[in-house]
Amino acid sequence: MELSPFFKSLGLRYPIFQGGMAWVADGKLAAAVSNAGGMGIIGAGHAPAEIVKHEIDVAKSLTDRPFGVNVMLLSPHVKDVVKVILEEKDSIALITTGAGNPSEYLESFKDADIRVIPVVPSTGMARLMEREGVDAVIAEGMESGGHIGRMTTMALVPQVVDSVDIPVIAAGGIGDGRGLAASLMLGAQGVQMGTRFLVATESHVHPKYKKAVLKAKDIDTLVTGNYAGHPARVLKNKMAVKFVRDEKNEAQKNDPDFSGVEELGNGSLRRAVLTGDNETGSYMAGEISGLVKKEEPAAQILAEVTSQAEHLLSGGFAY
Ligand code: TUI
Repeated sequence: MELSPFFKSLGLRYPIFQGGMAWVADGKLAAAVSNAGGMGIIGAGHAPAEIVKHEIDVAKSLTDRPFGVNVMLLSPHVKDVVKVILEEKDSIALITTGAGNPSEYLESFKDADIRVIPVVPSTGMARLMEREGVDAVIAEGMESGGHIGRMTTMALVPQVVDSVDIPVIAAGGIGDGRGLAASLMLGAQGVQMGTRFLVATESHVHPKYKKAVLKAKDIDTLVTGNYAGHPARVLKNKMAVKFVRDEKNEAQKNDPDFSGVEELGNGSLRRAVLTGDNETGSYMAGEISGLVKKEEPAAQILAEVTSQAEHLLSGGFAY
């Protein structure tokens, strides 16, 4: 597939980023994606800076291809994570940001010659980021797993494309070549996929978590945090149902206090990834889970998605 100048300048073979999923996207997964010609991205999530540094070292040891790091802006460790990234500037091609506004860090990343590609949930945020000099934006719809905005991908992507002159990458609800082809039609230059890579062979998430994603149907996710704040899409399980019920009950009180429900959420993703705990763990995953039916190597995912999109874009019928 002919890539846009921006994707070519990143040295990629495929116009595909692997989402920087917290606790999931480690150095090994990122290196596998990068080695295969996509953009592998380490997810810093809530991890302390030493862990992020370790995963960067792992990626460096496994690939000579460009890779990135996702900075989760709600993390209490964000400043130290940024420091580690700046120290490792020669090895890191780009950073993506999530769950907030990265303005205060832009200058230092620019000075270090690291490209910055924030996730934006709206055209307003996309325009603000463009004015502040970011290199591209990821327009992510609420079909995504994890922390989400309010717009759908189908509506958000073309509006962001029309709002800015920098490259747009589509994310949220994209899991195969149809999603890639559709995103290009909407004006995006490429896509970011999370859930599809979560079940890649090289992903270390606990087998119970992977199995739950592979088994999930279209309607098997729900959104926690609609009342407590920081909405996040997860697979429906006991913990998620309890979270949603408790936060709704709390919201109906005169003086709601969400600290109890927030306590339920603390560490729940890490537990799910490491131990497969389905009782108190959060299986973050996107609405595309119902489409993701097999575990396969990252290289195969990239090749399959791109060749299906090429077939469709050249006038072929869906298969
Ligand atoms: O960041 C993500 N996905 C994530 S972060 C994460 S860790 C977490 N877990 C529970 C609660 C909160 C975080 C798990 N998944 N995706 C990128 C993303 N960013 N989606 C939406 C946004 C976003 C939302 C608002 C970006 C900017 C924004 O701006 C608001 C502002 O600060 O102006």
